[in-house]
Amino acid sequence: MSIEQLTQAVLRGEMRAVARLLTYVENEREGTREALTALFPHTGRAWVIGITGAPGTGKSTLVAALAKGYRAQGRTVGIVAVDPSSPFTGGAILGDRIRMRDLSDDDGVFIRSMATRGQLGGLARTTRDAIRVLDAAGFSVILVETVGAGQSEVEVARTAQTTIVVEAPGLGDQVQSVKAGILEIADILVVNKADKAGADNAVATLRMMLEMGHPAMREQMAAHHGRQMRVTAPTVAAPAAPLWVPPVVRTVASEGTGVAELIEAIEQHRAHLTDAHVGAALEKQRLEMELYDRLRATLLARLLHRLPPHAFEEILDQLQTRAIDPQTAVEQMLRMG
Ligand SMILES: Nc1nc2c(ncn2[C@@H]2O[C@H](COP(=O)(O)OP(=O)(O)OP(=O)(O)O)[C@@H](O)[C@H]2O)c(=O)[nH]1
Ligand SMILES: [Mg+2]
Repeated sequence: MSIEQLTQAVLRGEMRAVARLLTYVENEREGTREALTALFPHTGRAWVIGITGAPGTGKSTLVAALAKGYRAQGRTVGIVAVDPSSPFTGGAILGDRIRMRDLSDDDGVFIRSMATRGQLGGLARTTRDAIRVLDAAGFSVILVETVGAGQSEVEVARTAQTTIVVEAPGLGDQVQSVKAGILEIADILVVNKADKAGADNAVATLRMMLEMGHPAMREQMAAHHGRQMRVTAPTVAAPAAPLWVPPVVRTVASEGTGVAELIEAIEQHRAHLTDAHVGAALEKQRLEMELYDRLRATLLARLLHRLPPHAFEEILDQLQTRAIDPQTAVEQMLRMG
């Protein structure tokens, strides 16, 4: 099958073509870029929901429950799990596997786990491409699960229109995400495992934190959000939106409890972005961030490729002996490349 045929098959929503193109994306196979170029005009229709949070909070279980909820509404669901320990990759606890099997019998659900890559920003790039493939294939909702530990996972979460941060009681700290700073990216907070002791506490703590900061905290966050996204002078201003205070939703994902409320909260967030006319501005910010990411990666790869063999190692050695300083090293490499 040619790339052109593959692209057409993806646009028709053929699952096998979607699977194949996602493998291309993951392996950066020849032809991937042409396919993505052809698909891009057909993207931007899906609602992309990021689900992040500390390990073991129940993200995968919640993703499965959300998928079921959306299927019950007749909407199609694409799932990207960016997490090596995710049940989607097979390291599943029996209950999760059974839930996943229910989903995988369903043509309206497509599940894909992405390999975690070492290279800088590679994960975010691959994930964005995978989301676009699913978007072009016509999935109406795309759920992206990431473990909210590192910066790259936070970046992945930021590719979503609605970001859900999942907390769970009884994991040591009451509120796991505060330390990691990912609470700031939350559009919706979920206290999952609400069947467990400490759930009330977790909800109360999160509510208090939100109330303390409302509305000033949200404005601060918007500024922070904007700052984090760019590497040079701002070009796209953070939209001066009517304030959105993240709701705190309780769920027992393993039972499906609270999932309808969560879907409702997601709808409200979506409506908020539409009504406040900030959706487009936020998309522009996301695209700006992506453009910087890709520029950075491409320029770096290009330069490193052009350097004479061993030049990088030699300069590194000179740095270590203090023969040159890092900025001079950079200037030297730029002249060599
Ligand atoms: N009691 C209870 N257990 C839950 C609930 N949701 C998920 N679990 C269980 O919690 C464990 C972890 O769930 P996962 O869905 O794998 O959590 P995760 O956040 O995806 O985990 P990682 O991807 O490894 O970070 C599993 O044993 C689930 O069955 C819940 O609402 N209540
Ligand atoms: Mg998981």
